[in-house]
Amino acid sequence: MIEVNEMSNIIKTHIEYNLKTGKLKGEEIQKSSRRLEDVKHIFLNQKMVEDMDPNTKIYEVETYLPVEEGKEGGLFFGTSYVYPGKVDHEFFMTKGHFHAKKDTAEYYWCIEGQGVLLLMDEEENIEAQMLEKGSLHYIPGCVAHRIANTGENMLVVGACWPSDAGHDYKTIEKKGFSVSVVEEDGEIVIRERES
Ligand code: S6P
Ligand code: ZN
Repeated sequence: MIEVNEMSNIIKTHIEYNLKTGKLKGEEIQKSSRRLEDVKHIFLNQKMVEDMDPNTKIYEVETYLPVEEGKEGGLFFGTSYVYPGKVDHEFFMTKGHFHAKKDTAEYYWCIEGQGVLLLMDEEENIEAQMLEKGSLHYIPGCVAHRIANTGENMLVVGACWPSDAGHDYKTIEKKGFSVSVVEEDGEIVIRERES
């Protein structure tokens, strides 16, 4: 292998991205986790939620935010890990959101696991895309996005989005997604929500 001359101005970046696992490493990486108690309202069967351990892990996110949130022209990068599991028939999933600056897009790609990416526009039209290792997903602006883990192992999904996109969780909290990802007779089904 050709060695890098120490006097050259080639620098090593201080962020590592594990291409196999999606894991981000480095001092600037931020981590957050969501347990059942943090996201309990997203699930249909609230009675079942009450019977479950509120500390049940639902998902974790690692993010690399190299510029200030809200700055135009920058990009953010992240890895989301959704645990396998269900509340009643409904698979564990993320809260889901529109972007606060509505017309901003995002890329998702599936690193590990199996799942469904739910996309919902402002008229509540739904598209469900299959997440499987190597799948790439372009999420257009003005489209809410949520991922659900339909497999038995961790679902790992990478993301890249504009630094001025922000997050609008309120619209989803109020209206919800118009469909759920559920298991029915051993099959993965996209079901209209009644409430
Ligand atoms: C950010 C991007 C992801 C999600 C993450 C968690 O725009 O879409 O990093 O933040 O998957 O989902 P949520 O809905 O809780 O933000
Ligand atoms: Zn987003």
